[in-house]
This record gives sequence, structure tokens and C-alpha cells, in this order.
Amino acid sequence: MHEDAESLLAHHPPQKHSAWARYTSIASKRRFLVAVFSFATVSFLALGFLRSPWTDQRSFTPILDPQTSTNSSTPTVALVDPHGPEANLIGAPTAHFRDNLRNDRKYITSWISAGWTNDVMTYINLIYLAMITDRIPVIPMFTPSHIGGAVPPIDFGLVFDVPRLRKALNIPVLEWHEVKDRASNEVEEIGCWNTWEAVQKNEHYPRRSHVPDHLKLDISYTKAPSWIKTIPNFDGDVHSSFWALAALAFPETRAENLVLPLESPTNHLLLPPDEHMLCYDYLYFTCANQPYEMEFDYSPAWRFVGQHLHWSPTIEQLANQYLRRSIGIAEDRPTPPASPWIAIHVRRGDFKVFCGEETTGCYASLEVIARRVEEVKAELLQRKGIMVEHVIMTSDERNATWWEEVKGHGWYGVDHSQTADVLGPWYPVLIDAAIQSLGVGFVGTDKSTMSNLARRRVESWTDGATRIYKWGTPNADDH
Ligand SMILES: Nc1nc2c(ncn2[C@@H]2O[C@H](COP(=O)(O)OP(=O)(O)O)[C@@H](O)[C@H]2O)c(=O)[nH]1
Ligand SMILES: *[C@@H]1O[C@H](CO)[C@@H](O)[C@H](O)[C@H]1NC(C)=O
Ligand SMILES: *[C@@H]1O[C@H](CO)[C@@H](O)[C@H](O)[C@H]1NC(C)=O
Ligand SMILES: [Mg+2]
Repeated sequence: MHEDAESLLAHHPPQKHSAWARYTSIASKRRFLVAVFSFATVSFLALGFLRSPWTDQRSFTPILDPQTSTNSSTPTVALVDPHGPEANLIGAPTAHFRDNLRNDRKYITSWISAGWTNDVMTYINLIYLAMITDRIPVIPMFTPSHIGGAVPPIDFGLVFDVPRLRKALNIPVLEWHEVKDRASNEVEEIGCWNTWEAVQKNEHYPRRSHVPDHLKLDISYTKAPSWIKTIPNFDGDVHSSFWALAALAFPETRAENLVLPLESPTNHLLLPPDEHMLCYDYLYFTCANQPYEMEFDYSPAWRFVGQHLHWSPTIEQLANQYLRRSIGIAEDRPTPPASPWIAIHVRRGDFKVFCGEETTGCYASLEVIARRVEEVKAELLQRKGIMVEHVIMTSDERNATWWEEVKGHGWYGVDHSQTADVLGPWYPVLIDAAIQSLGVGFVGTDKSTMSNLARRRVESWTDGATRIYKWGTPNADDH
């Protein structure tokens, strides 16, 4: 047992009727059931009835869809994606998620809890952790943050092209609404790992998220061991390591690290971390080698997952339409290849908090940003022979005078005056994020994850030229 468990036991010696005693009795019942189940599985395997779930999932062979092959006179072969819901769930979404999980598959999930881009990165981390643990990622919805807390959630698959992702990664990828019926009011209990309390000392609870409320999950959390922390005993950082979290996904390390869980808030149950639908409270602060790793070229989460996460056709079409409208070409015509464009992202809004005492010279001036724009243009001309014709500004700045100055530089803005009313409050940010990533170059704001992901996309998708400008003091970007 890990030292945390020992010290916990020392402070709470097991007694009859204690929470620990109840917990160990639940855990041993579960172990008994697991033993029976494993015996059944082993005998099944021995008889050769069960193929390894991975042999048929890893190869991309078409499967005959039984529903469409019933007409024997016309042997229609429907292509069922072996990495999609049909091949990896029992059937249509069910009222209880457990009723839809296949016994020959293992799943993994997690929640989000920050700005939208941070949440995108968190789901990228979830999918990467799924890859190294050989589990199927089940991705929840996006919940709102900067766009207003009352805005309804939006599906991951509405924003990103999930079928394309599955094909690129060659693994199954599922969304929660495919597993559990969105309309279900059934509250379900589940045990999850609490990583947040293992990596920081200020908040004495697992990371908070609205996702479990939407999914109607009543979670009993088990505190993860402190050795998941990337920089041991360092209070200044809260990252955990992918492979430390992965170790907890396997039975031996899991068993060695079970400690008394927290009661689930609704039904007051104590549950060990689920082995079928493995779950962690929060994966934003997760890295392989160093904190905030997605800013670095080698980031495995970016290289193996993030770069393959493309916009859904809907979002990409909207971005192109808004872009054409902003440049002033007919919306239904393709962007002429002869008119290459680059995007800028100026992140302001709540970034004011980083300014502290610095008021007037904190945010970079447009002149400072223009230097980086010129660098990007020069690099594109020199390296690729591309003449940039249009510069598109995206920003959360609302000051109309500032936007006038943007136009004064000959740069275009994106007109979102109708977007939220016509399409919904999610769309200004989704369209802007797509526009930022689809040009031949990009200039973004230091410290912004939204800028960083745009930079990485432009680099990965078109080998484009990118710059990130620094800010915070009047001379921050002088170099
Ligand atoms: N529409 C729009 N919204 C933005 C822009 N920049 C920032 N925002 C809003 O501010 C949020 C910033 O949070 P996040 O996405 O986590 O990025 P970060 O805070 O810059 O790291 C975004 O999700 C948007 O809601 C922009 O250029 N356009
Ligand atoms: C079955 O195949 C026949 C012959 O092609 C066709 O006429 C019929 O409509 C099909 N029935 C169904 C239910 O698809
Ligand atoms: C708006 O922007 C202009 C130009 O950048 C600036 O001079 C002015 O102080 C800003 N107004 C506010 C209220 O921040
Ligand atoms: Mg953020």
C-alpha cells in the first residue's frame, strides 16, 4: 500500500462500521465479482470464442452491417466504422450509460473546467491518455465559460470532425451522447480518480466541473497518489504526468493505490475507481515531460492527437464564409488561391489581471503587432514565395476606437454583430478560432492558449509562418 494509504489508516484505524470497513467490504465484494468475471472471460478465451478487442479495432476492415444486409437478394455491404459507436457500444444511447458498455471493451473519460481552448486541450490530453492505456476515449460536451455560464453546452462532434479523427488515429473515439441518452434523468454512481488534490494544496476537493451534472453522474472520488505530480513536492506547479496517470489504469498499480474514497455527493456511496469506464477529474494540467507542454514542438499530445483534430465541416464552412464576407468577396465563391491571407489574434479581456500596476503600456500596441505581421509576410515570401494580401484581426477587445485603428492598418475585422443572435453564443469564438487556424500565417498573443493552438495548427496544417508577440510592459516585445 502506498504511504498515503498507510498514514490515512494510521489516522483512521479500521473499525467495524467505519467508512473504511464499509469501503473494504464493498471493494472485496467487487473483487469477488471481478474474479468470477475474469474466470468466465479466461475460459471463454480458452475456448477461442472471444477475439482480442484490439485485433479487430486496430485494423480498418469494413464490417457487414447486419441491419442492412437482411435483404439477401441484394447483398448491400454497409461500411460500419470499426472505430465508431456501432462497433464499440451495445446499441443506441441508453438511459444508464453502463447498459451500453461492451464487456470486451474498456473506456476512459474525464471532465473540463476552464476556458474553451483549455477545454479543447484537456480533451486532447484525454484522447492521448486513452491511446497509451489502450482504452476508448468517451468525450463529453463543451460547457460554456467566457461566453456566459447560462449558455447550453455544445457537442464536441459539432465543433470537431470526429470521424476524421478516428481515421487519422486509427482508434475508436466516442462521445458521451452516443453512450448515454441526453434526455435521461437517471443519476448513476461511478468511482473516479481525484488528481486535483494530489497535485496542489489550496483546494481541498477534486477539480470542479459542470460536466458530471450534465451527464447525471454521482461520483465517489479516490485521491490519486502524490507521485503523479510531475515536479515532486513543488507547490508552484500542478501538472501530473501522463504515464503516472496511465499506471493507475492498470490493475496492479491501481490496487496498490486504493485509499478510502470520498462519499459521492448524492447517494453517499464509497466506490473505488471504475475499471470499465475509467475516469479522472481533470487532465488539463497533464504532460509527458514538462508543464505547459503543448507550447513545445515535441508535445506528444499535440503530435499524436491535437494536430489530427480538424474543424467539423460546418465550422470550417462558416469560417470561410465569414472570412470572405470580411475581405469583401462573394460569400459563395471559394477564397481565391491568389489571395493568401494571415490572421492575428489579440487576446485582451480578462488578461487585464496579468497587468498589475502596469496600465497604459501593458497591452501591446498595434505598431508592435504590425512588426510581427511584417515578419510573417517576409518569411512567407522568402520561404514559400507567397505574397500575403489580406490580414484578418480576431480579438476579444470590444473598444470601437481600437477596432477603428485596426482598420487604419489596412487589416480586416470579422463582423460578429449578428453571429450570436443568428447561430448561437458559441459561434463567434468557434468561427474566430477556425479563422485563426486556416490562413498561411498567424500572429498571436503570448500566454493565450487560444493563440497557441492557432499557431500550432497553422504550423502543422500548412507549414505556415507564425509569431507570438510578448506584452505586459511597454518594451516587452522589443527584440
Ligand atoms: N470570439 C472571440 N472570442 C475570443 C477571442 N479571444 C478570446 N475570446 C474569448 O475568450 C476565451 C479565452 O479563453 P481560452 O479559450 O481558454 O483561451 P485563453 O484564455 O486565451 O488561453 C475564448 O474561449 C473566447 O470565449 C477572439 O478572438 N474571438
Ligand atoms: C430487396 O431487394 C430487392 C431486389 O433488389 C428490392 O426490389 C427490394 O426493394 C429490397 N427490399 C428491401 C427491404 O430493401
Ligand atoms: C479605447 O481604445 C483607444 C485606442 O486604443 C484608447 O485610446 C482608449 O483609451 C480606449 N478606451 C477605453 C475605455 O479603454
Ligand atoms: Mg484560458
